[in-house]
Amino acid sequence: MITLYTAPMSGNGRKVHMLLEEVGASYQLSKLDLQKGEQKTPDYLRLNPNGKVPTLVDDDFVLWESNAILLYLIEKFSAQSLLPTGLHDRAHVFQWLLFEQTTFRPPLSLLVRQTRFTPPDKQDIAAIAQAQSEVQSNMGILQEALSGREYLGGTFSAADIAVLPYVYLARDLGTDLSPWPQVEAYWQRLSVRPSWQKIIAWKG
Ligand SMILES: N[C@@H](CCC(=O)N[C@@H](CS)C(=O)NCC(=O)O)C(=O)O
Repeated sequence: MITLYTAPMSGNGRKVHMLLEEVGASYQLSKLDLQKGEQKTPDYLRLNPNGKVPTLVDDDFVLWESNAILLYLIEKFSAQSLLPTGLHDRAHVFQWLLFEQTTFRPPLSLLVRQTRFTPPDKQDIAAIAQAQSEVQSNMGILQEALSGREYLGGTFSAADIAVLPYVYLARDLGTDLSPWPQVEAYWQRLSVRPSWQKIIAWKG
């Protein structure tokens, strides 16, 4: 049995949850309340010493780091369409998986921490401005990448599943996508997928 330890608002959790839906896996969810620190309990830290969600438990196999979990599930369920086999197409999917973790997600996470969980008088205005500027720049990168193609890897792939929760988060934080029409169209295209509709409705 596959168990996904996650939290409803977690972008990293959402991507794994979405992939489980895309591949038609049978799985159960174990919800953690991040505000209560349930990701730092000794029992959970035994599964994931990083104290974060998501963590996947597949019988006695334990895996953490969301994009590693995506790649594991693609192999386990032979979902080849989500990871192209051509050398260059596959390399591009890896590129976007790394871009998402190292560049796209961090300023959005900072904005969540600063604007939703920090009292106004303690907010770091300079850090917020820097993060907003990085979000704009990253949207420009996506806009360029999506010119002439519907999906980051050419066809729908793990790259889109990794990036989608953070396009959602950018919009949720108030980013107007209209300056980047390719990104707006990409959002419209991806967000109607039944897998996304199902997981975004999950509140635990
Ligand atoms: N690189 C990790 C990042 C995981 C991560 O930062 N998860 C967040 C939720 S999206 C979390 O658990 N935050 C709670 C905490 O850091 O205590 C991954 O991709 O799985």
